[in-house]
Amino acid sequence: MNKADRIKRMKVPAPVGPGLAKRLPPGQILTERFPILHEGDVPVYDMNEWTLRVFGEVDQEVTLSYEEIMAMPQVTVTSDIHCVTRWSRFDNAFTGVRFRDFLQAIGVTPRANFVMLHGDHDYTANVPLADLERDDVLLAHSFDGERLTDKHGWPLRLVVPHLYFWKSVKWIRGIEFMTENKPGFWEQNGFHLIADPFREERFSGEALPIPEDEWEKKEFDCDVDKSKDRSRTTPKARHRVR
Ligand SMILES: Nc1nc2c(c(=O)[nH]1)N[C@H]1C(S)=C(S)[C@@H](COP(=O)(O)O)O[C@H]1N2
Ligand SMILES: [Mo]
Repeated sequence: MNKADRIKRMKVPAPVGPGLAKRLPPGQILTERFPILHEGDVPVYDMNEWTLRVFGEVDQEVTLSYEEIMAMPQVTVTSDIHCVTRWSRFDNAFTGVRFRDFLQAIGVTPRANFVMLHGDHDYTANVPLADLERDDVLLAHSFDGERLTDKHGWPLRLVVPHLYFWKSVKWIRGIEFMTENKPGFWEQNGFHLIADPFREERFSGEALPIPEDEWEKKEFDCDVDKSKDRSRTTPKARHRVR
């Protein structure tokens, strides 16, 4: 069974009150932990060799060094993030370069409408350009005032808080501007091309109501990652096994 099918088979969490529902998208569970999710190994870099390649519908193709990115204007933005595997985490302070400022430094052609983000190792995600022009979209290198951990995407990751978190490519190495939309890695495997959590755009095709507890079995990076928190967050009794 693939990931989309597994998510579709699981039980949906109980609806939350109207106050929280403004902030917590439908079918999500709030957690204080910061789960770690990715395909493949965590990359190891020689930062003298590290580059970010910007190509496609740009005025001029460029390959940027880490120093060049760190020399761009830096901002800290606090946002809520929502993973398609049903965890959400509020108030995440990421620091980095606002994507809009980055765009201005790069210059894209009038034909640039969609973006393919390329991350190690061979991970891709597609996002409409307009979604990356929002205030809270960052190319981030720090979280909570500290350098990102390797597992959370250091040296550079995208953060697109208003879309499901699989769009927030870790270990980003390439940004490709495109005229037409094209599916990335998860989008080719049953997940939604846009992925707005408040519209529950989890899957391509019809959106079924579901959660999954896959993230419960993953690693976590913060102190509250303890078994008592785990049982409080998702009572095992709620999980139906088929
Ligand atoms: N390069 C890369 N970026 C990635 C992924 C990946 O497998 N490779 N997984 C995505 C998914 S599915 C999620 S939910 C988030 C998880 O980010 P986190 O580990 O910091 O919570 O990273 C996204 N970015
Ligand atoms: Mo994910």
